[in-house]
Amino acid sequence: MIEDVSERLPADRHLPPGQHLVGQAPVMHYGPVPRRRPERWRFTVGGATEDGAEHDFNLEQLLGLPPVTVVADLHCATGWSSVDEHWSGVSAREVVELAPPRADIELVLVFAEYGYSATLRLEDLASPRSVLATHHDGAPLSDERGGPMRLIVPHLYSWKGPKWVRGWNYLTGVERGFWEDRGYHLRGDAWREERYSYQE
Ligand SMILES: Nc1nc2c(c(=O)[nH]1)N[C@H]1C(S)=C(S)[C@@H](COP(=O)(O)O)O[C@H]1N2
Ligand SMILES: [Mo]
Repeated sequence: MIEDVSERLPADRHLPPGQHLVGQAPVMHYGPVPRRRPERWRFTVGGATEDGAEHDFNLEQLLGLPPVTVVADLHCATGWSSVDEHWSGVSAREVVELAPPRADIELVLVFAEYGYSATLRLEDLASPRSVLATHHDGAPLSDERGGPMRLIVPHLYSWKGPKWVRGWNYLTGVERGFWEDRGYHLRGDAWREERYSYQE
């Protein structure tokens, strides 16, 4: 059981509805932690891109983008939240701009190692605080926390932030990711408590 420390939440802070505070985010993911293979690591933006081509980046290319740090919370749909973690890396919006979608695109399937994926609205992926993080609280992301790179979209439930992220596809229709396909919400905004697909 993860300890509920909600009484420690400063009075001027709020959590999304139905969430309780934990001191430290537990490591949580489905399946094993992938082995790092830096030489094979690629980040691929495909699907309905503006030019119809797939755009491939290596880690150095992505890390050439302006560095950003976002102070954000994790909100797991099982009910725990951790607050004020520092996530540093590059802005997902910059990558959207480098490899833009067709003008009519609204949804994105973000994918990770081992078949994990999450459906996001393009607007959420490209929101100003959405970060492709390589560092957590000042240190390189550990393997279990998603190194070398994971996505953090602070206002969404944290299943929308794939660890070991490897790219995304711009969708022309609705494609449900790992949890969206298992009864969870397509949009998943924690502040609107969009947990389950029956709320869609
Ligand atoms: N690749 C991958 N990323 C994932 C998951 C997963 O199963 N696989 N689980 C998600 C869920 S449900 C949560 S709550 C967060 C947990 O992040 P943490 O382990 O850093 O606390 O990772 C998210 N990212
Ligand atoms: Mo979660």
